[in-house]
Amino acid sequence: MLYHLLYPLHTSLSVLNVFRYITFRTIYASLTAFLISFLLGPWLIRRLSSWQVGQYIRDDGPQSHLQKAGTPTMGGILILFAALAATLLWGNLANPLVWIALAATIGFGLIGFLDDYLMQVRKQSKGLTAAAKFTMQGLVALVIGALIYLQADFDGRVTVPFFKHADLNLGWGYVPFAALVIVGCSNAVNLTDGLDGLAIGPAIIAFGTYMIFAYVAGHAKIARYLQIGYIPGCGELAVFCGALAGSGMGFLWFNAYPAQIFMGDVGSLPLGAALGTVAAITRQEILLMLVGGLFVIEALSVIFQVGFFKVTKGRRIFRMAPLHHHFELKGWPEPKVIVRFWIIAIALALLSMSTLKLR
Ligand code: 57M
Repeated sequence: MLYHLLYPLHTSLSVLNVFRYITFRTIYASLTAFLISFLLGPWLIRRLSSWQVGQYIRDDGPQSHLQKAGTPTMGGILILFAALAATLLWGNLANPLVWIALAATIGFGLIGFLDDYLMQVRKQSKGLTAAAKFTMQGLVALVIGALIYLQADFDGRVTVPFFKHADLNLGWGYVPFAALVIVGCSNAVNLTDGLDGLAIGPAIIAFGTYMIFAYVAGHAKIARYLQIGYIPGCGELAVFCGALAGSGMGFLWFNAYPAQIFMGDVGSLPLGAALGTVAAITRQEILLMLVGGLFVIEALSVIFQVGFFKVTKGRRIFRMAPLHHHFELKGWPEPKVIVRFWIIAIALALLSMSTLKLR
């Protein structure tokens, strides 16, 4: 909004020229989102506590979690509100790619909200059924995939990391592929969200990484220099990624161990979906396996654990899945698991950035 209001005035006030630059608007979108979530956090925590939107803790998990009972949840509302406000304030709203990313975030946010609402407010112990949640996610993701595919410059091509000339052209198959990426990422972030700061830390790192990829892919000269696909308009997604990273930082302030608030599905589902959507728009879908590698590891630990459990009729690979529970049950204190998982996420993000050069 500020871009539309202030940039046109640069002819009379040259300092306003700065609003043209994506880098400038990305930095201020991050800071704005951070401040909004940081300032509104205490108010939301008080509100959620007074509405008794407190977490129920399963008694079959690590015993250390029982003391977390009653911690307010649905803090994702804060992440979404701050990120959306900052994107609307600093983004170029004439850019359709920004609206696609916002639509994915809001769509998955509504699904998460419904699930949390049924569970926390209506006190229905299970919230949405898995089938209902999955169907809604699939439908929204297919619409997002189709919107990306229908963009004028898009031809269904997917970049293969580390290989310069090995793009895959999926044609219309791109739509279900993108939907799979978005739904998969959304659920992987949800599975990771089981320790204080464990999901939001790597999410901030991943949005920071895609912020760079979006900027590079949207800059004709830099994209040509690095020999990655130039995607007109995609640089504007750096503002969106910056806003999500900033609002995530504000949320982490309160979600850091020992957490004063959890994000709930209203946070984890849209964060993952936003990440999947940005990966799709920047055509770095396969790279998401590396950028969001920690989420992939957590999701795989569940797939292997459940598969092994079924095949062997009751035997387990890990003490408990997702993987963070395994280390907790091995006796690692919670902050140690969290920080070590963050370290892995940072290393994977660095590795993913090396693909800009190693091709
Ligand atoms: C949600 N939710 C947390 C909080 C958060 C298939 C199966 C592996 C699914 C999995 C599952 O249900 N995962 C999705 C995980 C829960 O957090 C809430 O949920 C929101 C995210 N959706 O925002 O509102 C608990 O996590 C802890 N937490 C924190 N800090 C945070 O910042 O400590 C969350 C955020 C909170 C709190 O304790 O209550 C969760 O873990 O439930 N299921 C599981 O993860 C279960 N695993 C399991 O059953 N494993 C089996 C195999 C065969 C599938 C096994 O290995 O034997 C475990 N979950 C729990 N207890 N809580 C099992 C035991």
